Amino acid sequence: MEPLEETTEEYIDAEKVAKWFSRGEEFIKLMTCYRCAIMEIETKLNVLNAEYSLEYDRNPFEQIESRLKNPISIVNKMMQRGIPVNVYNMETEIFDIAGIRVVCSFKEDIYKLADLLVQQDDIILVKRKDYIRSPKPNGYRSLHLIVDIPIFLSEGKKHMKVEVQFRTIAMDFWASLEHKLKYKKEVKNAEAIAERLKICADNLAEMDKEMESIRHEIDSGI
Ligand code: 0O2
Repeated sequence: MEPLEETTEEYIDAEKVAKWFSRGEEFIKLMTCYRCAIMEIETKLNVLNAEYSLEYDRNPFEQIESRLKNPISIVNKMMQRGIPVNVYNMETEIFDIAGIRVVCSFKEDIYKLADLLVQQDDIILVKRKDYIRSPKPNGYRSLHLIVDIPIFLSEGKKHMKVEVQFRTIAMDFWASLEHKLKYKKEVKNAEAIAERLKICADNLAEMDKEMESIRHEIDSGI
């Protein structure tokens, strides 16, 4: 089966989805559970933000974005990995269907927030990928966590997986431009652009370091 054409459509109707998944209603129910899991994590992060800002007089994150993975991207990911497309495999094999991106000003806030989140006793850390300490060869930096969180439905508790990406503002700025290069089909001079982006990523990492050091100096009153 050929990969499906990616789309930016936010909403894809149940009938279309039912073509790929034998049970369209189960797919929609599962997506609703992912939406609930996103709400749970967002609440936890907002609580941490409120508490931290009260104590230290600054916000550990500037922005939170969340998204449910587009059904076409889910199907394509499963096909690329040779996983039969059905709702059970989708839930047990694909862990970034619910995604949250937390954008912080400083790198140390990323680690602080991530630790505070995974320390909570209803959260299980499933996977941690630190692309900040070990950036990707293209220069990509972010901390990725896959966490398991319970949601409470009328029929009982259900454990859901959510991917939480933590980045600085500079890393986020870089990743959104690089994303365009990755997903745009025909880009002239793609190789040269990739090299320039790598240089920008390294420069931005230096800038993040310097900004953090300046903040420390300001805070310590030197
Ligand atoms: P989208 O559109 O964001 O959903 P894994 O299953 O963990 O072995 P996977 O899924 O590639 O492998 O995980 P990884 O490496 O943690 O990357 C997951 C997401 O991180 C990607 O999701 C991107 O959002 C982001 N990401 C990873 N590498 C890069 C990169 O080099 N550049 C940019 N701009 N973003 C990156 P998706 O599914 O690719 O896309």
